[in-house]
Amino acid sequence: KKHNRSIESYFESLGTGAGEVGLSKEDITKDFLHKLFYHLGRVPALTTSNDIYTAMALTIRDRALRKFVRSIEKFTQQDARGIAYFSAEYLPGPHLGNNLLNLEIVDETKAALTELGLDLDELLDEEEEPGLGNGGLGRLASCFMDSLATLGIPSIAYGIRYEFGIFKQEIREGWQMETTDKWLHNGNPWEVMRPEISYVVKFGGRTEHSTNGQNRYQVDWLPESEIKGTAYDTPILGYQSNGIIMRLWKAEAVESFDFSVYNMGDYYRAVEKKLRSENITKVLYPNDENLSGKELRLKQQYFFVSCSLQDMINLHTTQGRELKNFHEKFAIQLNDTHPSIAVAELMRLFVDEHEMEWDEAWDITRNTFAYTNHTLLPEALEKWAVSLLGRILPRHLEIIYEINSRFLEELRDKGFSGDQIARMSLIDENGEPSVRMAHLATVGSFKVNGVSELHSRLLKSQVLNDFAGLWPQKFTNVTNGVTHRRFLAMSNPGLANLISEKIGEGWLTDLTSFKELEKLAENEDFQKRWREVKLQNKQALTQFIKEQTGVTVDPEMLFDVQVKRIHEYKRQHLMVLHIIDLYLRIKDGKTENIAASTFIFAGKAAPGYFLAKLIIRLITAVAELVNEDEEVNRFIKVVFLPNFNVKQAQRIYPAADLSEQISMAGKEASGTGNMKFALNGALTIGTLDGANVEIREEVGEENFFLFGQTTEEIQQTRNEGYRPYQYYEENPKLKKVLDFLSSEELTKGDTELFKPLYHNLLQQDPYQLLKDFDSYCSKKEEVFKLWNDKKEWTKKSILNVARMGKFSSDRSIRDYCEKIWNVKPVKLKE
Ligand code: T68
Repeated sequence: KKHNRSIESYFESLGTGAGEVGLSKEDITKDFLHKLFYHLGRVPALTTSNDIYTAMALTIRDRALRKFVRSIEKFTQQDARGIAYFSAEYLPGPHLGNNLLNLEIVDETKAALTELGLDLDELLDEEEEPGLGNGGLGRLASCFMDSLATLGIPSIAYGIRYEFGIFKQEIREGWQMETTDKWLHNGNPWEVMRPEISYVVKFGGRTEHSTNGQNRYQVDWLPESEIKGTAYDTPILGYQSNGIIMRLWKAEAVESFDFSVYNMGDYYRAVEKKLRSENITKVLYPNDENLSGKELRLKQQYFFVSCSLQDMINLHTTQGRELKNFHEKFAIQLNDTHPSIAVAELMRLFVDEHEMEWDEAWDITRNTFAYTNHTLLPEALEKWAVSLLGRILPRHLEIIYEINSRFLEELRDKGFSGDQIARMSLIDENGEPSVRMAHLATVGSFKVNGVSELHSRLLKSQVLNDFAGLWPQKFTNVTNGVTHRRFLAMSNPGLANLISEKIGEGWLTDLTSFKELEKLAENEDFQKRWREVKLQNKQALTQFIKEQTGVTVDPEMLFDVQVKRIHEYKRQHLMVLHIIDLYLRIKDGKTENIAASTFIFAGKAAPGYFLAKLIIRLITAVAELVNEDEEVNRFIKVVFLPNFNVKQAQRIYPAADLSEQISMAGKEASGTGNMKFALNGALTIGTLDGANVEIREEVGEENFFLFGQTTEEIQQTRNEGYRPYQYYEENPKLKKVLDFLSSEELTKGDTELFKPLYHNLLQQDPYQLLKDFDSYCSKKEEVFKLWNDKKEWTKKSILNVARMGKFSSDRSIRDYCEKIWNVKPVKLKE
């Protein structure tokens, strides 16, 4: 099937001319009832809360689609360069509330529902979010979509429509248990299936090299199997005017496999094949940093990249453009190396399928891609065994070898040493030969960026050092940001309204205007209202904690929060060690200087990551011990909230007093939770890692609780031969805390339970918790002291918010436009 749909017919099929969809209360009511009766076919008596949610979602989706279609029309008229964001993960969070905010119809919708005896908050609660990502990287992609749409940048977000997203986390007997995330079980009102937008993707088999009639060297790929990718579009709205789409691909069997001549008479084998094809987009891999070479994961990556590139080429050529201008019309941003096979795929499409010469194809390819790195952890750098890659993608392996041989030749010409050449090669020859995807992405891109100042600096001095020497201009930094519309305006209406009352609503599109709040930082009345809002948010979270865990907490206590994926490098267990110290102090009757605190944790551990799961078990053990002890629970409580996701995060950030950002310096590329907390008025206790460095710079060092070693000091400690055991021996307090890990008291008799953690800390302590322990504890003393000075605390809280301007993803996207994509944001008001 040929795909020569023109962009005009594309609009028609979306029904631009189908009449206006109004935004008044009456319009919303009318459409809502229409959807309920005619789309869902419900009679009032049998209507479920999910029907009501779905009918409203469909009503709002129509309005979102309309915005999107309008934006496409304008973008096309402008003939601007478009951005394709390639990401294997997205975490958009619930759509309904955000779309209402962006369409500015929260009040109208609320009123419409109230008249019908319904409640908007209950509807919002009903929504199941798409958990199509692991953590920060996926959420960043979604924040960027929000800002791209708001800033009016022609763009499209490509990815995978996983049938099962990130697993659901339950806590049973203190342990994490995983269950499948059936997010589509009630249908998905936000997406539009596009059966007419589909592409065939090949896998396996072999290649055939020949010289054709015109003496052109031609390579044919004779695949073992083919799979079809179909587009599912979800409109993503920006604030007030624009919309873009997130286009996710679902895998299906190609028709020819269902009842093909090959399978004639073998119906069941044909059906089996179909089922196997659909496996590709079944499930998201739940490993966030420790990547292992799973065949299906490689297939997922190639599948979505191939569909997306074919789609882009199709869009480009059906508009009558030539492929040689491809890079002028598109920039493709690679969200980490997960989509980096795209470099080889674009070369294959150009050279093998569109008969372009290698040099020209390479030139265009290198001017199309830009690569964002999100990690320096060696175990997280993607590598694919040559044997596996050659089996699944035989033609791509040839292309990678060709790119590599030309690249190494260039290095030899420039006089690089043998050692250096081996280090920079796309192929790692140490042990089993494998392809280094970060090298492929770097060689195949015109820009490479890290995600915070520190991370970008370390990227250049560590992981990609040789490349930074070769192409210094290629490397740049774009510090991450978060959408303050979702993470403040929508999820913290109390604070948002208080702020708007003082400085107006301009901040929704310009977060730097928060600077005006500085002058109110010491205003008593303003402070009082600031505290009232925080207290209300804490009351709401208290209620939620009760529902979810059965634990009663006191909203007057200091809410000290660490929520993020569970990882040794993030050091959740450092926070636990301090809690144990507090427990022992309270048991000793030394309660002076302790500010009553509730310690809140949430986050998922990769299912195969034993120590991370044990850290969760440790948190729940400490929680049980502390919460049930009458002597202790007046001073402290500990909570582990199961199943952290975007929806839950939106409840937590507004209620936090203290934000824990305590990773070992040099390990957290940026962090984005750190920004969301500070934006909601939490103070930060943190190390000089990732974006913490820049947050501290912005808010002022006096408004940030800094502790721990710097990157350089960590390196020095290691060079000097770090012996964690020495700290255990020499620090009686630390010894007591660590020994408590195998106490009867904590383990209820199962004293072996936490031994793996204990031994890990005493023998290796790869993230130097013991070294940073004292520094962390003494900073906590300062926190407690300041907490008792309400005015000072509130002042710092206000100043933190006032100085968050830099950390809006609007700023990040403007940086990408300027430093990388060379496009200009245009605000497209209707
Ligand atoms: C995170 N990375 C960084 N990875 O850890 C964090 N990885 O510092 C940063 O703020 C954030 O990216 C955004 O830049 C991730 O979240 C993953 O989720 C991931 C998923 C699959 C494979 C590897």
